[in-house]
Amino acid sequence: MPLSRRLTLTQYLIEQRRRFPGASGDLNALILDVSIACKAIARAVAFGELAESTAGNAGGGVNVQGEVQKKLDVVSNEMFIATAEWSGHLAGMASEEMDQPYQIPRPFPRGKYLLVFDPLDGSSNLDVNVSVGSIFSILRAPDDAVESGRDLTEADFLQPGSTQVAAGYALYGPATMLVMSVGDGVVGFTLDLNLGEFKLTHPHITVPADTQEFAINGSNSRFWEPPIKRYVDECLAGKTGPRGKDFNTRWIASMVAEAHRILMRGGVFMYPRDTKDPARHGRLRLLYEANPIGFLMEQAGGRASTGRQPVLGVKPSELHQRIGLVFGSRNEVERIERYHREPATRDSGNPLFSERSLFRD
Ligand code: AFP
Repeated sequence: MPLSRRLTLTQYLIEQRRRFPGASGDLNALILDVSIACKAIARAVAFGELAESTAGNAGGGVNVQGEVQKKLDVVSNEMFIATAEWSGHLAGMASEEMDQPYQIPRPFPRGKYLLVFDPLDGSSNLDVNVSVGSIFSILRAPDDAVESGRDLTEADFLQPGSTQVAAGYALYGPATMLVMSVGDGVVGFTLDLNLGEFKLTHPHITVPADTQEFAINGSNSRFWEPPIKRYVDECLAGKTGPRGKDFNTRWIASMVAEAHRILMRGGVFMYPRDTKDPARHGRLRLLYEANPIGFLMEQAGGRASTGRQPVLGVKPSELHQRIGLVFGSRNEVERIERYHREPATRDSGNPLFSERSLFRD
């Protein structure tokens, strides 16, 4: 289709809103604010070492997770805040880079939505010029907070992912893309650099139910729980193993890029709960990583799970909670869930215990 005939993000959102004649337009306006933040971040990322204000490695401090922040992590967080705080659509925000919820400053009106985000996911890949992204989740603020305009507490954000109104990500790769869902399937937009507009390029994104590709950080294999070891072992056994087919592996260490690959061509991503650090129930953050990506996967016909239950059903217990996450092609994720339910025994034919197992105990 000629580029000029493609819908812009604004046009797409107007079309969506026509389905709900009573809608205020606040959600559309909020998504457009997010898209502007993402365009600004795309620009900052694209300058790399040439950007004087963000060049260099560290310099951002340490975030609430105890992780080293890049300057671009901090700058991206500020870009989200600056574009979203003034419009009157938000009751508050929370992000990976902020310990506590962000209160909308008093001169600005407060609205009915919550914006939760990871401003720059995969930022340890910046030094090597590999794709990174921003992830966002939009929730409704509790009624009493909207009515009173009170400051928000952490508890206001602790809503299961199934209550998300919209979610998405921007991917800063060879092309900048915005992929999102307002609960009516998943759509993808590509940034038209001539116009500075996101144009609809992927109107119906779906995840194939089957795949021969999986992504996991294999260096953690000694910490994996038996169901994950079994799954990976069976995949690696290839044509001559129980799966009867060969699998490819992938690992970018940038979840947005992995989620995008899976939305484009299927696959499975795993960052499961493991025994590496008993105090942590996984690596990825529930509210601004697992939930929005999980929402997209489910909306695209894929599946997202902790291994034990659908991730969107988890009631969060803290703002920066970590969780085990498996998502992607539905039949593979369901298989992994089944392995979590089945006891692994030495006589079950489980290749985990076989002589030729690559990930032997
Ligand atoms: P950073 O934003 O600190 O680079 O973390 C990225 C991430 O949260 C996610 O995008 C990756 O899938 C995962 O961490 C990579 O973790 P490993 O470094 O353990 O592979």
